[in-house]
Amino acid sequence: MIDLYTWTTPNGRKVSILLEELGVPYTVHAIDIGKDDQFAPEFLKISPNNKIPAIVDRETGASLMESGAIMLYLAQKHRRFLVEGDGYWSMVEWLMWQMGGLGPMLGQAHHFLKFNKGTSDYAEARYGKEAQRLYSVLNTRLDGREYVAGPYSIADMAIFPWIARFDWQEIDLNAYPNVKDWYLRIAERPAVQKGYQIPKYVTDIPMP
Ligand SMILES: N[C@@H](CCC(=O)N[C@@H](CS)C(=O)NCC(=O)O)C(=O)O
Repeated sequence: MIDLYTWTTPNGRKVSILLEELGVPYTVHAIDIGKDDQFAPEFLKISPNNKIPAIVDRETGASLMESGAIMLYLAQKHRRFLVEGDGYWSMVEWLMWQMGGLGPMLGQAHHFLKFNKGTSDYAEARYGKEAQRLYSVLNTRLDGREYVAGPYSIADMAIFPWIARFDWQEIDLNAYPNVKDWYLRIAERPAVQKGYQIPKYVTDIPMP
């Protein structure tokens, strides 16, 4: 049994989508980051960086923060949704691209374009442009590919919930047809639809 500490955000949804894809039992603990639950001393013991998601695996005793590390742990434990052979490192490469680039930059785009519109023209231009650049990179990568690193893997699951906020990023998905096709392909998976609504329903998966 896995204890999942999460909230209704892209980083949280990555892990609930993977758990649903794996079909393993898990208990959800909602950490409302709007109410500062992430700073509670009990949660900080599991996630010292005061961020969701985090997991505790009751079977092995493993306690992990950082969504990329959690995804690698769960996929390796269950030997699923990892790309085999040479493609393994492409999968890691695109997972790291999401963790180090796509997530942090789109997070800034949400901050300036959605939640603090009008406070900084410079930041809006900077992160708006960076969002477009990242979508172009993904669009090029998906040219002639169904998924980012061969078969559907944790790299796709990590990227998907960030793309689901294309509207917040002022991105027209129609301008990135390979990303749009990939997005629609993943959005129709029942496990993705279920995992997207953890820890609670906010909206349906946005459609372009
Ligand atoms: N690199 C971390 C980032 C996690 C992260 O930024 N979580 C956000 C929600 S998406 C959070 O918990 N924010 C609360 C805070 O910063 O106080 C990961 O991928 O797990």
